[in-house]
Amino acid sequence: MTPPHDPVKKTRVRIVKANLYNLFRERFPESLTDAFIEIPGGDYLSYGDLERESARYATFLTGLGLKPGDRVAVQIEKSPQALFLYLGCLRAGLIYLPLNPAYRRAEMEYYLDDAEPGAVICRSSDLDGMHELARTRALQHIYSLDANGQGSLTEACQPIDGKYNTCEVAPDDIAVLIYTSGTTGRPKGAMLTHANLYTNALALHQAWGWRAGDVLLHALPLFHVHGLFVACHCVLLNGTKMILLPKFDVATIISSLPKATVFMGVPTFYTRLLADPAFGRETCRHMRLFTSGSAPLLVQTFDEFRARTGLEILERYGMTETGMNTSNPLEGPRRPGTVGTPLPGVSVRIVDEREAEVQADTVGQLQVKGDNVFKGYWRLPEKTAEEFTADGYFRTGDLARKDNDGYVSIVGRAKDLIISGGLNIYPKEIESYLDKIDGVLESAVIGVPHPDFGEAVIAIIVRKPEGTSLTEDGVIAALKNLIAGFKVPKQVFFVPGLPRNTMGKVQKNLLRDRYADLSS
Ligand code: MCA
Ligand code: AMP
Repeated sequence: MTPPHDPVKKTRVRIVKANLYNLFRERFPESLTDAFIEIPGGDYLSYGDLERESARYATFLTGLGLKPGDRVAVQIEKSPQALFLYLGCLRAGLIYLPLNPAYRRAEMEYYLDDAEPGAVICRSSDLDGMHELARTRALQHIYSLDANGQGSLTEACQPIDGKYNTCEVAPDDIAVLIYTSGTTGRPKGAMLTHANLYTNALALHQAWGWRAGDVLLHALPLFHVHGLFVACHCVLLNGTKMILLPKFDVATIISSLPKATVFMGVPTFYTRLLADPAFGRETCRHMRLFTSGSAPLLVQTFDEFRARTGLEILERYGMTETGMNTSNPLEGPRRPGTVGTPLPGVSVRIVDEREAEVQADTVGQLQVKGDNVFKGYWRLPEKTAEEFTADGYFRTGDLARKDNDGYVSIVGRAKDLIISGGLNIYPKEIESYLDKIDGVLESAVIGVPHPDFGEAVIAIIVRKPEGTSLTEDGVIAALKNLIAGFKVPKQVFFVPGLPRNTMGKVQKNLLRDRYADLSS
């Protein structure tokens, strides 16, 4: 007779399922020859390819001696293999650490020192530089993987057979470490667990009504929450196909949309599409869903899009630390200027400075709680503790209000953050690089409205008396050597002094007002 309760068996079942990969695996199509990724040109990779290639990566990386919990830092271009590598790391219980290929040497040094990865996968063109960085670090394993799927990692994996027993993990084991900058200017690694990722994926899959036959047109980068989790996880849970584009390009989107049903973008994608007269109803004839996030979608963009296509963009709101928190509804009114209501399993509240919940339609700080909320910042327990309230809510640093129907509007940010084309830039980080340039006495970095990027980074600099020969071009050139291009100010202004309040703090609001009309 079976005992009424078998805790060992129960635990084992729970743990096996805890690996995010297993959740996807259960939902693969019956025939593994079905397409998973279509690549431009019409060729495709199947779910069987996914299973085999991810198994090879998992076998190879563990064969190097990497153990569950070790980090694998990945700085490569977008490709199907990049996605298989991510899934291979999940299967092996390794922590996947995606990094923007635009990061320069100084940025990479920081990530390598902070995360101490056991292996780095980079572009072939970066191999020498990476080996040089490894010389002074305990980093032994460096392999390459290029946009065309070739590289030393591919060569090393070729002889390996495509079978791997996906490793057992606990739900709160870390699956991914994603760095997000901070007001201090030092990026922090957000530890996202298998449970964080699968609860959020399931919530989105359900909320957005994924169905048989859905095809995602994927144009986002694979090194952020939006492109990697929100987009790919929905497809994997659906067991259907995505068209994986190497990057966002208006002409390719317009020619590919008729083959798709779902598209996800940052607001810049939509303003660029609308700027092309070829984009319209005919392009979107099979589309059932366009979503937007990562930055505020202007009401004007929502309205123009509806007028042009007859479809309403569904805006949602999230963060690296939390995944997605709120979404406008699939059925029911999508309210422009709002990010909708909390997703199932997510609690959202808006509080005043004393952390008391405010009334409807009152602006306050937005806090969230739920299984989607991350485990904490990598090796920063004190910083983690600071960001959580006593009752377990995470302080997002976003300013918001909720209406009587529960729709949330993000109205600003308490954190000093610029979002340019969906990419986050923390002024403090740029200021710290600017202040090291010869001739710079002090600097302030702000975001100003920009028609393409939503916000653009600009720098306001006070020169030292001996720094009068410093020019805008000189500052921009110096920064381009040090940091990723998207963080480099689009314009630089020289002023005799920065406005400060009585506490000596730079009054960025005054600077934002003064330079607001620049880029329009
Ligand atoms: C590229 N450049 C930029 C940006 N992107 N400058 C400012 N802001 C940007 N976002 C600069 C490059 O440095 C380069 O300058 C020049 O523009 C051309 O580069 P290229 O790569 O060709 O640009 P692009 O292809 O036009 O890229 C713009 C883009 C891209 C398509 C909007 O940035 C993009 O895909 N953004 C999406 C980001 C994203 O996925 N965010 C989600 C984060 P130079 O030649 O001078 O060097 S996840 C998130 O925020 C949360 C969780 C959420 O809610 O989703
Ligand atoms: P990240 O650090 O890349 O995770 O960016 C998260 C931040 O992006 C949030 O804290 C918000 O400030 C912003 N964000 C994301 N989605 C939206 C949205 N739909 N509207 C306004 N801001 C957003």
